[in-house]
Amino acid sequence: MALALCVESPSSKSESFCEFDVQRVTWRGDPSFFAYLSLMDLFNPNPHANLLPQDGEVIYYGPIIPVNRATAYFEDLFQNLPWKADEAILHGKHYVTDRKVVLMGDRPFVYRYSGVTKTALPWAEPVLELKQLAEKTTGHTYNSCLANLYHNGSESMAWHSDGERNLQKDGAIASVSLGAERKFSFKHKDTQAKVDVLLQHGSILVMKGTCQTHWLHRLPPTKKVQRPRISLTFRTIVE
Ligand SMILES: O=C(O)CCC(=O)C(=O)O
Repeated sequence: MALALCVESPSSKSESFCEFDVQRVTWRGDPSFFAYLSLMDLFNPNPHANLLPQDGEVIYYGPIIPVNRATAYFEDLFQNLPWKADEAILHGKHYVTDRKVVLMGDRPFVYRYSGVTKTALPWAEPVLELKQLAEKTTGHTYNSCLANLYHNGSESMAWHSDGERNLQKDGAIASVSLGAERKFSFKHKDTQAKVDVLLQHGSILVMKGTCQTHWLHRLPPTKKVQRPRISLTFRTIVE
């Protein structure tokens, strides 16, 4: 069955009039906001395909939070989360980053990465709302979140995989992106194959399966981005 609709792209706020196959339409996002169809859904026959060619799964759901709502979340989290500089101990040297982080969780989990130990704070209400959206979207549950604040494109995250011992093995990690669009890259540990994806304002991505075992990921620095970005990376910590 064919249907003609006028749709609004949440990222560009532009409108398009188009005809499409009703079987392929997916309504996403919270119905209490305004419902919309992303142009990607209309023209991509398989919008939730695995981006990785082998050894793990990465699914990008695109900007599923309406722009105004995503901007309100960004401003709230930017102002109100108790951001602290991240730290790392690498080859015995102590580094303090300009990038800021906050760890939150269901309990005061102790999470160790890059040689430093963090204790989870209680959930901030908007982060809990976004956890529920990430769970509904990705079909997985999460008990903690490492939030990252990059003030501009000079702040980045180097190649790594999230294979810490106190993370659930092969567990899903969902990230909600708010603010400036940034490139996110994957590199296969053996073949060196590379995959890039642009993380848009209000988007959700999930890494799962054996992704952390076989692939590294990074948020590369860029001179093109002057605006801040927040990522909420939802995980499952095991005690
Ligand atoms: O900010 C991002 O989207 C990436 C964060 C990341 O790689 C991580 O938390 O492991």
